[in-house]
Amino acid sequence: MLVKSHPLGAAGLLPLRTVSATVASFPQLAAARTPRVEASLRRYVDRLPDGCPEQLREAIAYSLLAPGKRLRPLLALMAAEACGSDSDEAAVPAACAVEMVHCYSLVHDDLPAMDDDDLRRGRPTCHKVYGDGLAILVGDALLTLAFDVLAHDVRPASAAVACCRELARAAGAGQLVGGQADDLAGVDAANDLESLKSIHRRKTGAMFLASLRLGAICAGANEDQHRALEDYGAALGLAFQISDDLLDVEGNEAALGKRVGKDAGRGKLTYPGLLGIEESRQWAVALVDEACTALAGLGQRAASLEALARYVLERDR
Ligand code: GRG
Repeated sequence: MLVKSHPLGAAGLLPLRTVSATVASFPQLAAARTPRVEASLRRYVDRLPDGCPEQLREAIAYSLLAPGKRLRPLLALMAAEACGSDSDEAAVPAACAVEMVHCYSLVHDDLPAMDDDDLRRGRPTCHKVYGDGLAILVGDALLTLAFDVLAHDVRPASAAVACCRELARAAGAGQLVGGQADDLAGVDAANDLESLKSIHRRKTGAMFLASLRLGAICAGANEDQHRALEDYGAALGLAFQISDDLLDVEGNEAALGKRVGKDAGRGKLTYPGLLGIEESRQWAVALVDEACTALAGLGQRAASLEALARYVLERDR
């Protein structure tokens, strides 16, 4: 199956120079990689230390092994591949670590004190099943486990240190946690595109970038490769967030596995709310093109990253 051509291409715009004209579809590319990630995530849960109470282990498994799209692990694996790694095996621990941090952020975000959600990945949220206290601890355990995994399983030790540093920065007060804090404080309430972008760059974009960087570190990437992935990730993170906002307006709850219409219902500022649906969609298309163009220097090995970017425009979950 071929990746769909650019929607604006049909409207007569110049074709974009990207890395691949023909590549397997994103679902095929994902299906070839996610089983390894799923198996490793399960192994990490099975190997939680003896002192972990059974209910905590069960709640961690409930959230971490739920059917997420695994986009961040895929970004890590595909980045390693794009930087010349012959086997993406070396990047699997890093791929699992980014998913653990992402999953922690979802569990905490769903709590009543934050976004107060009752549905995630098609299931009742962690706190609905296990209570607020245990859900907080699930997040704490996952965040900690991510660094344990990097420290123990990324080789060589210099790469493990670099991965810990990158992930700590992306998950910390200046990025993921800071963006969430500004979101909670309603900093975007001024109807200001820049503050909305700043929140999402930290809440969503930073973890996308960290996923790519960790994959690149595991592959021993050079500076040019890091720079290309940085440009790709920045554009992709924003496109993903815009598509997330569009799905909140137009998406289907059953397919998404989470509630829709919450943002608008709460008067939260979103891209469709600020720019309208059509302009938001066109911006997402342009950003995905920008992301794919950034991959040009990486050659054919970056074809799966291109497919992932195109999928962001087509996804229904
Ligand atoms: C609690 C520190 C802290 C941060 C929470 C994750 C998050 C930050 C907020 C969730 C709401 C939000 C901003 C969503 C933006 C896009 C996003 C992160 C969507 C969820 O990611 P997907 O669609 O989810 O990749 P799956 O379940 O497929 O992994």
